[in-house]
Amino acid sequence: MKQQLENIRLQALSSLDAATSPAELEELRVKWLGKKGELTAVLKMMGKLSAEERPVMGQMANSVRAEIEEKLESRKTQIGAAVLEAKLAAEAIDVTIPGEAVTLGHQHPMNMVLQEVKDIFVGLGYQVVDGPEVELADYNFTRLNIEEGHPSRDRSDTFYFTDDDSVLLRTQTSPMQIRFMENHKPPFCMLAPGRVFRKDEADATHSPMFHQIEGLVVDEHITMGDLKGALISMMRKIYGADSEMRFRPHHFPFTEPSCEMDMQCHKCHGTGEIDGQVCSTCHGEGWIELLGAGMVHPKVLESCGIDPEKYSGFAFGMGLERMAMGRMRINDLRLIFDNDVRFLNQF
Ligand code: 2NM
Repeated sequence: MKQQLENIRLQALSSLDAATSPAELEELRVKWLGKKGELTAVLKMMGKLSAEERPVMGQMANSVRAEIEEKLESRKTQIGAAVLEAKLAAEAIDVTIPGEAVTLGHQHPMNMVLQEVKDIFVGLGYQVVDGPEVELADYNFTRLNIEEGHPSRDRSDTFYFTDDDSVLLRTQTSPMQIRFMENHKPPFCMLAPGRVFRKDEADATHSPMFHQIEGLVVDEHITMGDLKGALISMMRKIYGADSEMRFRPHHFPFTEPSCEMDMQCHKCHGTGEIDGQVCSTCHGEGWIELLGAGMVHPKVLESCGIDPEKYSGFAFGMGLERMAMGRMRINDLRLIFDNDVRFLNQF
């Protein structure tokens, strides 16, 4: 019996030393110490021993049990630590690996130029207003002195929603000036940037949707001098203090007199040619068209409830795409609408 206990001790301890997982340890605990285990089997035979032998064997069995239990505990701790170690190694994160750079976006060149223009006019005391893109023909045409039958009202030019041509996509932002004049008493300075829509303008150099910035100033004694001062000041801030400007007579139904404003070509300095070749920037003109403007027609003021005998005003309109192309040296309108990041990242 003594030999049996010694064998259990040796085998149990070496099997516990060889175990590698918590599950294996539990299996061995049942095998050696469990109710149907090896040690229990030996203890069951104690009854057959003599009265002197019984306490000696009992003591020995207890010390074998204690030794196995102790081993079990220490192996449990060791294996637990090893399991944790392996798990930590498998899930290790190398915090020194360089991270993936987050690519930051930025404003579209159109928005950059829009912001520049808005900032300039806000600095001159203008307020910026926004309004509907779906408009009434009354605001888009009639009250701007654009009469029935005018070519810009044609169904081939304007996107209409109704058969009676009374609801449309605005073809300019001027309906905002009409809305503003209806609701405000002069004096005021306002700027209306936004999207406009024209059906016929769809080729490489035109888009059926584009952006306009229109402005309006109304007060007593407003003159063409105020118009020139405001517009020259704005354009010099955008294109440089040394930019040469000129005004040419023009015609718009909603202004009288009307004019267009040009900037001297920065490429050929107004000569129209470079090294004997036609200048590609101004196409030989020597001048680049910037905007249309004029003194608000008395009929327009009247249609908005403003007395043209007491008040006068100037108004102007410019295309934002053309402006962004000039300002950012963009040579193809389509690039503005493509949203190709290789293009956009250049600004
Ligand atoms: C332009 C050119 C000239 C203009 C006129 C008005 C209004 F409503 F006050 F009469 N708004 N915008 C105007 C004048 C627009 O765009 C080329």
